[in-house]
Amino acid sequence: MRVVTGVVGNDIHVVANRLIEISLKERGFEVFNLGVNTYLEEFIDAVIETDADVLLISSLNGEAEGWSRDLLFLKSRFDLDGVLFAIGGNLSVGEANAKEMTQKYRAYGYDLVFHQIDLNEGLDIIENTLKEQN
Ligand code: B12
Repeated sequence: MRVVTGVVGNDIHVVANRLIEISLKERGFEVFNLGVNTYLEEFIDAVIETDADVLLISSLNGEAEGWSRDLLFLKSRFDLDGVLFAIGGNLSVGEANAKEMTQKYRAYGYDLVFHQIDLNEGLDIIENTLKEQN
């Protein structure tokens, strides 16, 4: 399975991104890591170019919301059926309720939302979701 990952927007927090790449490789995924400071359009381009199964976006500075507004538009423009869209990290600036964040980001077009959720717990859920889909 192929995964495109990276940190969205003007976000330079790189540590989680490195850990995510290592963890995904350990789990047997082929990883295309676009790194920090990546824009939504670049993620979508990479998903198309690599024929990825999963797009896994991180946000650590909490500004992902602003960068996610075009996701539904981009999904409608390109054939991305079958791609699992996941986002995690700190999905708000300051404190926020995880349930509300999940609803908000699902409305932007993400299938799985992990606001301040442990990485391995999130990756287990992603793997189980992929198994159920196939
Ligand atoms: C180190 C650090 C920095 C360093 C970054 C160095 C670098 N190149 O990486 C420096 C000093 C440069 C920095 C800058 C800033 N930072 Co900073 N930083 C931190 C700090 C102390 C640690 C982050 C870290 O590396 N943690 C270790 C990694 C392993 O943990 P993690 O980031 O939490 O990631 C885990 C989870 O989030 C999760 N996860 C992440 N993505 C995903 C995705 C999925 C799908 C899943 C399931 C899980 C998951 O798994 C990861 C691994 O366990 C945190 C505070 C903290 N204690 O967490 C603040 C923090 C992230 N920073 C913050 C802020 C605000 C900033 C600045 C905007 C500050 C400023 N005013 O300039 C700038 C950012 C500028 C920018 N353009 O992004 C805030 C964000 C607040 C928010 N979201 O509300 C934090 C939380 C500090 C705070 N309490 O206010 N920062």
